[in-house]
Amino acid sequence: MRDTKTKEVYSCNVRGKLRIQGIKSTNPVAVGDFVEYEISDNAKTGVIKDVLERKNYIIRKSTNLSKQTHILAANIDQAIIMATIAYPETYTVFIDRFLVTAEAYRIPAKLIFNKVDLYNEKQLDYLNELIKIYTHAGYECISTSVKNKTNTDKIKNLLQDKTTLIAGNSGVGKSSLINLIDTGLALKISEISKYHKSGKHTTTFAEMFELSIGGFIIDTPGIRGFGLHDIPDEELFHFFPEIFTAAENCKYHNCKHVHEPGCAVKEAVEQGKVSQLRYENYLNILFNADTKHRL
Ligand SMILES: Nc1nc2c(ncn2[C@@H]2O[C@H](COP(=O)(O)OP(=O)(O)OP(=O)(O)O)[C@@H](O)[C@H]2O)c(=O)[nH]1
Ligand SMILES: [Mg+2]
Ligand SMILES: [Zn+2]
Repeated sequence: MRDTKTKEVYSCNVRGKLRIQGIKSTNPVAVGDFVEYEISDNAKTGVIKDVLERKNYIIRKSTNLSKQTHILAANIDQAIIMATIAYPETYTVFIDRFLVTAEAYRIPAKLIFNKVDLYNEKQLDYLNELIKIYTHAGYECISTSVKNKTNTDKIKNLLQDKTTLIAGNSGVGKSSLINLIDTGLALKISEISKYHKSGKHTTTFAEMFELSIGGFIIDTPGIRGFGLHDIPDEELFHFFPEIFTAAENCKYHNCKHVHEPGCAVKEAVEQGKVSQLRYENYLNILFNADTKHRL
């Protein structure tokens, strides 16, 4: 816990009573929360007495089995999903799940594509295609190579004076990016296994850092799933902004935009107004009830 006025940091316990109140959530206090606290007599540790009302929050499922949720972070200005075309490959359905979650919690989301230094021509083409698709869908995209420090200024501008959550698969370079933006932080990063081309979790819990350029960044462990379970099927398209826009012309009330004849969304896909990839991911999330909460 960090005192907003003195910037002093204290290790805190959570008052017992507060624990019970977080009925569905495994953590009553989340990263980014504003709290009321009391310092103990030795002035070293404190007790969190109350959590102030959250401007917003973003959750994920605690485990695949339980119905409990885990509040990943609260009071954030924007969420960045960091993705990589390869080493490891971020699946676009993962990106879209994240974006849907951010839309559902009304948190502005942006994309950063990392590791461009590693891509061959084909992968660079695919990167450009994705940037086109997501820009068209309304999301700001920045490509970077943390290794070569490309577009660092753009990223600094994006982060300055804001509270940003950064998420993405393990090994995409989230902690590396934060270290590049703020050399003083020296977060732990690790080599990706060459065998599996996928990372092991290096960051193990969400943690907030103050940036020297102003603002805060919340580094998170490689996340597998977000809390999409609160979204009824018939509302899922609300959280794909360009599909939602196309749906305004839909003549069907309660259209799910799947196989209804003359559905305006399907027409928009045919006309290229909604990208095939985003539409397929919409269907994928809609029908993949089993994996709806995972990935
Ligand atoms: N070639 C290349 N390697 C990079 C780049 N960015 C990060 N890496 C490497 O990717 C590996 C993983 O980076 P991390 O920053 O630990 O990844 P992370 O997203 O924080 O991973 P978790 O904490 O496990 O979620 C490290 O070996 C980095 O050096 C890049 O732009 N190019
Ligand atoms: Mg990390
Ligand atoms: Zn429709």
